[in-house]
Amino acid sequence: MTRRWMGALLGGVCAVAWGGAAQAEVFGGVDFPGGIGSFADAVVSYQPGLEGAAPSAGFQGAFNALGAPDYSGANSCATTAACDFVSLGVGGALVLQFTNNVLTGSGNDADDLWIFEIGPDVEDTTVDVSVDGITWLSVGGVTGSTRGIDIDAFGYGTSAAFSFVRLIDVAGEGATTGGSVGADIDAVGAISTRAVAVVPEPGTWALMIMGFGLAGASLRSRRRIVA
Ligand SMILES: [Ca+2]
Ligand SMILES: [Ca+2]
Ligand SMILES: [Ca+2]
Repeated sequence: MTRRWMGALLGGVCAVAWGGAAQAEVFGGVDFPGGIGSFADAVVSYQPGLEGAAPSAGFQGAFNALGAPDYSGANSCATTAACDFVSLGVGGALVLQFTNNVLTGSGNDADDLWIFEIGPDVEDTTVDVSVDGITWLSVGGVTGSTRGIDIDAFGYGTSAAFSFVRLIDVAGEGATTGGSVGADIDAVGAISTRAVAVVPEPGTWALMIMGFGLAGASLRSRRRIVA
């Protein structure tokens, strides 16, 4: 393994992990000290509402809740690709994961988690957080005009490290029919956050090992040529 190869591979992994030092940035009027990395990175699961109360197909793009908020107000939502948000449907559930950061408390009563729900009304949504995606802890919900959640109020301080957020639309509240029925989620961001190294997926490991093997083979063949 040459030092250059090793550096390139490790550099690639680190770039995936965070993309450089965190730079505070304001999104939708909310200050995110961790910048762009603060937002949810992956969809774990999406269950579009109870039977007969699911949103139309174009509103079912769960991936539209990832990354920084990007709702333009001009969505046709004829397809999920033409939409900037996902509708939960009546009683629907969305589980998102932070992969290059974790949600923490702030040590005070400032908001730690922000749910970017679009549309004129905030539709009631319960919010749970989890370290492992298995055991869920309630941190209340977003109701009325409240879109920020202070998780310190639930006993989770600066040492907390949640990787998962689950949003469940409160059935029996808001409209129960229509294309974008249920809460409409544009983005979910951790105001209080800490960057973490990304653990590569098994497939990525395989590619890295292949890369190491190729580098070794190239080094060996070059040695033979020199000899
Ligand atoms: Ca993130
Ligand atoms: Ca707080
Ligand atoms: Ca979005």
